[in-house]
Amino acid sequence: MKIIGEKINGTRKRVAQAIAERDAEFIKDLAQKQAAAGSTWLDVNAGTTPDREADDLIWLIESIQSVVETPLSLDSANPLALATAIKAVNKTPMINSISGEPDRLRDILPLVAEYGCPVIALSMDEKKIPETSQKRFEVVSGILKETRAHGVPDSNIYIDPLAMTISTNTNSALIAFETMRLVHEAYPEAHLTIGLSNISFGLPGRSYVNRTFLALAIQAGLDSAILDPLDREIQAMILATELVLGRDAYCMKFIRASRKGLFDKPE
Ligand code: THG
Repeated sequence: MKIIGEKINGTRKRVAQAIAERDAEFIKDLAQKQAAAGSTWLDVNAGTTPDREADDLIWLIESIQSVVETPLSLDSANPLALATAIKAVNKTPMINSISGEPDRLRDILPLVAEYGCPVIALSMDEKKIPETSQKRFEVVSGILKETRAHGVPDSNIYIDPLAMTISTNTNSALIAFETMRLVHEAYPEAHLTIGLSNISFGLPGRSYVNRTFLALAIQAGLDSAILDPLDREIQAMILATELVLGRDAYCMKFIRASRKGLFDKPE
């Protein structure tokens, strides 16, 4: 399970403040902690208005890269900001994200192809997020037709089936799982990812909903997720799920995590 660390996101109050005040120490600390917790990528989302976004992303990228070597996930819907940010990274970044929107595909896919980036593709188009898994699958098929036409291998695509909160649609998680199964079957080389916290928005006991959803999603084929890597309970649960699903040979990862104290109660 690959983790995309979510914490450097300008829609979070404390991060927005750090960006506004150019408080690099705060960002560096988040980068170091998430890297040490085993993130494969660190998501970087400036969360600012389009006129500020490119500058803020560059500042964030430079702050992060001054302390860690973990590749970044550039989280923006803005092709211009992405094109600028991509020039500032030391390592091939993940692009978060494209969708079925023709304008976004036209502007972002050439960058993805040129730099050989892994890319997250949201299962939505310019109109909306489809209600049914079948329609989401059709949107995904349309996107993969385009990525293939640009020479991007399926193995660089991370499909995000978009888990909307269960508080407004009881079937939301089921739709996401079914979308994952359809995608996994038709495009076995493509990966699956998810923004974990969406599923529980507006509900009490969110961490229980998130964890349960994650375990079931892993069984449906999820192999990466955007989440808080500093959450030890989630890290333990991911290892336990992989163990239970027979994906941890000789229980090595699980036992190693235990020896490192992952299952001990923090003081
Ligand atoms: N899919 C893709 N990219 C995404 C999302 C997605 N990027 C943004 C978002 N969704 C995932 N990132 C975050 C980052 C931080 C938080 C949630 C999602 C977060 N939320 C706190 C919470 O949920 O309670 C509240 C904010 C806070 O802590 O201040 O931290 O779905 N491709």
